Amino acid sequence: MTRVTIDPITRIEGHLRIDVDVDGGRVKKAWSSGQMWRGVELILLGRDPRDAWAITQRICGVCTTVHAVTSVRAVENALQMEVPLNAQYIRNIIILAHSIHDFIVHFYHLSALDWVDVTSALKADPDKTASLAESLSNWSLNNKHEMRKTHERLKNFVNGGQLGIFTNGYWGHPAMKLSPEVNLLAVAHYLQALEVQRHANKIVSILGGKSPHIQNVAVGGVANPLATDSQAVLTVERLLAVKEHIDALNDFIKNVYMVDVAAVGAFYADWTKYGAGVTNYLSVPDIPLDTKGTKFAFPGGYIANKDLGSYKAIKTFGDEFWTKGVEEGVKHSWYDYNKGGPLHPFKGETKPNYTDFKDDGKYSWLKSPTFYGKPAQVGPLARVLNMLAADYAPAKKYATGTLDLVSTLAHTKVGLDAMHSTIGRHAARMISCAINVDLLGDQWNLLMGNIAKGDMATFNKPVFPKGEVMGVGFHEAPRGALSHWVVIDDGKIKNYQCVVPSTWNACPRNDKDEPGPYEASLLDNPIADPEKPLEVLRTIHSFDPCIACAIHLTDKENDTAVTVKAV
Ligand code: NFE
Ligand code: MG
Repeated sequence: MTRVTIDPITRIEGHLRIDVDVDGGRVKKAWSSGQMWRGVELILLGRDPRDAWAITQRICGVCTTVHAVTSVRAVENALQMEVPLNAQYIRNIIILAHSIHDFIVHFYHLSALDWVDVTSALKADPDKTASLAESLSNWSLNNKHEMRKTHERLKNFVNGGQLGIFTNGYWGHPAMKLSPEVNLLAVAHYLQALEVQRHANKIVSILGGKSPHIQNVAVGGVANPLATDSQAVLTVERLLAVKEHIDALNDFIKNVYMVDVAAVGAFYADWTKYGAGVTNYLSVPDIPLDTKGTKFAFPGGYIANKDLGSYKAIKTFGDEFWTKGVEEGVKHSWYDYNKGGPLHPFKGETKPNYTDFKDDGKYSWLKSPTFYGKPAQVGPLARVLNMLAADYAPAKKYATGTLDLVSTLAHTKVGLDAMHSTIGRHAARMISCAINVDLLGDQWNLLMGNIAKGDMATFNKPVFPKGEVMGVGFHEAPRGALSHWVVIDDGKIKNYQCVVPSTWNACPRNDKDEPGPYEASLLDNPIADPEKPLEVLRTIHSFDPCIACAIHLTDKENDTAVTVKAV
C-alpha cells in the first residue's frame, strides 16, 4: 500500500489536502481535508441582518454574488417578505451570468489541463487542427489563422525557456490521450475563453456595480433605480449593452464549450467508469419568477441512490422537505459540539478542537452535512439529474444532445448512466451552462417587458418585528446547493449558519463514518504513477472545489481574528 498526499491541490480556490492509499494501481481509501481556518459566521452575531449579505459574500472571491443573494433570501424568508419582480429579474441575471463565468473558467482554466497535454500541442499541424475544428462547429475563431497564431504563441513560450501560465502540468503523463491536433485546439480555446469570460463579468458589473463582490443587493430587493429617461440610473441603453454580452456568451457556449466537453468525454470515455462516489443527489430550485419565491424557472430536489424514480421536489423557499432534512456533524472535523451531534443549522455550533491529521479520528476543518442522515452530492450533476427526474424540458434537450454527440464521436452508444462519473460532472456542468445562458436571455426579456409595462419598483422596505424569527435562504450556486440559516432576535442576528456546496462535497466522513462525495468518488480510480497522481486531480477537479466557501467559520473563544497596528 502506498500513501499519496497531495497538499495543496492546485487550480482550485482555498486550501485542500487529499490523501489516498494506493494498491495495485488503484485507490483503496481516500481522505479529503480542508486545511484552512478562517472566519465569517460568528462575525455576524449581534449585527443588523440588513448588513449580513455584504459580509457573507466575503466568504469567497470566486462565487462572490452567491452568498450575497442567499443571505438576503434568508432574511426575507424570516420576515416573510415579497421581492419586486424587477429585483428578482436583476438578481437572476446577475447569478446566471456569474454561474456562466464560473463554468467557463472551471472547464478551460481550472480543469482542462488535466486532460490536455500542452507540450503535445507543439507537435500539431495547425492547418489540420483548423480543419478538424471547422468540421466540429462553425465558431468564427476555429480558422487556420487562429490555430497558426496559437501554435506560434506556444512555441514562443517554450523557446523563451518557460511555459508561462502552462508551467507545472503533468505533461507527457501516460494517462494523457489526445492527439497533438486536439491538444492544440483545446489550447486555442483555453486562450479564447480568457477573453470570453469577460462578457459574463461585465454583465455582473453593469448590474451589480462591480465584480467580484456586487454592491446592489438589499434585503427587500435591489438598489438599482430604474428609469427610461435618465443617464444616472439603469437605463434601457445599459440593458441593451447587457444583451450584447449575453449573445456573445451564447455563441461561445453553444459552439465551443459544448463541443469541447463532448470531445473530451468521447476521447476519455474510460473515465465514465470512475468517480461516481456518493449518488444521493441534492439540488434546490432557482431563478424565482414571482415576488414570493414559489415559482422557479428550474426545479430542484433529491434523488436517493441514483434512482431518478425516487425524485422528490423541493418546491418553495420555505419548503419543509428542505428545511427539516439538513444537519451537520463534526465527528471527523476539528470541532466539538456541546452535546454530540449532528446539529440542525438553526442550532449550529462552532467550537474548534484541532488534533492534527488523524486517519481514523479528526482530520478536517470542514463539517459533514447530511440530508435526512445521508451524505449527498451537490453541484451540476445533482442539478441536471434532478432536472431530468422532474421532466424539465431544457435539461432533456441538452442532455440528449450531449450524449448523442459523445456517442457519435466515441463510435459507441453512451447512455445516461455514464453521467455518474468524473466526466459526467463536466458534461453536467456544460449542460447546466447551456440551460443558464438560455435562461439569461429569458430573464433579460422578462425584465425589459416588465419595465415596458411601467413597473419601476425594485425594493420593498423590510420591517423587523420584536422577538425571534428565523429564516433560510437557498440558491443553486455554481457548485451546488447553498443555504444560509439565520435566527433574528429583536432585529439583531442571534445565530447564522452557512451550509455551502463545497462543504457538502468535500466533507470528511460523517457521524456514521460514511465517506463524503470527494472521498467516495476517488475509490477505485486508477493511478498509473503514484509520483504523479494526475488521476486524483481529474476526479477532484471535476467537482470544482472551493475550500474558502467550505470553511467559513471562526474561533469564538478568541474573537480577534487579526490585529492591525497603525504606525
Ligand atoms: Ni467559493 Fe461557492 C459556489 C458557494 S462553494 S465557490 O458555487 O456557495 O462551494
Ligand atoms: Mg457553516
